[in-house]
Amino acid sequence: MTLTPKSRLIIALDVTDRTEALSIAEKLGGAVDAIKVNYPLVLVCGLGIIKDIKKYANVIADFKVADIPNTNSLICRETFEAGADAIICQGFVGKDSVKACVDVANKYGREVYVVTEMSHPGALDFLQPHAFELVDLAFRAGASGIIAPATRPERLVDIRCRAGDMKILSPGVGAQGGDARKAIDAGADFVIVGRSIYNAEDPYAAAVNFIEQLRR
Ligand code: NUP
Repeated sequence: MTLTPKSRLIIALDVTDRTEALSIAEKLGGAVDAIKVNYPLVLVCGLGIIKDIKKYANVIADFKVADIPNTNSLICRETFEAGADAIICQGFVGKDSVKACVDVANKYGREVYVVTEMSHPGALDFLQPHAFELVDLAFRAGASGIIAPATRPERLVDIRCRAGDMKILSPGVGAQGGDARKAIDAGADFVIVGRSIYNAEDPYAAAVNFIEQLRR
């Protein structure tokens, strides 16, 4: 699949209980553009959880792959074999490592998204000064898009200018303080929301509320 903006909402399913994960996926899968899985869920349930979630939505594997090219290729192959539609990798390891992910993704007809500036405060230590170089690297390696912070909409504006046609997925909405609408207005194509949805009393209502904000 190719990630296409409809609701513009991606849920980060960082729960660590299989039954809860599948229940949220079943309820929200039809409403969101993708479900993002990360280590907390996969370490508990195994890679097989991707196939189970795929019944309800596109799946992005947020494994922040950050190794030598050969190891990155092996990780991507197993992740795509498990059914993931896209994988997230780190760019700081260099172009050859990112390109290794893209090559495998192309074989499977899947996508790679590269982390540029992260959404947490610690991103200012090392990543922010190199964020534009990471955007350029993602483009040159042939990635479909990048990850950039909803917590800093002013940075999203600059990153959008630099990113050309690449898609921008933006985490940091809600629990980390970012605003969904502001992130889209600043240039993101999708927002990623985790705790503000899965910890809500009614996750479906919370997701619908975000989707309405994104539609305005
Ligand atoms: O820069 C990033 N920030 C971030 O929060 C890159 C990410 N991949 N994430 C992920 O997005 C994070 O690991 C989590 O899975 C999700 C945000 O969750 P929440 O803060 O909305 O609960």
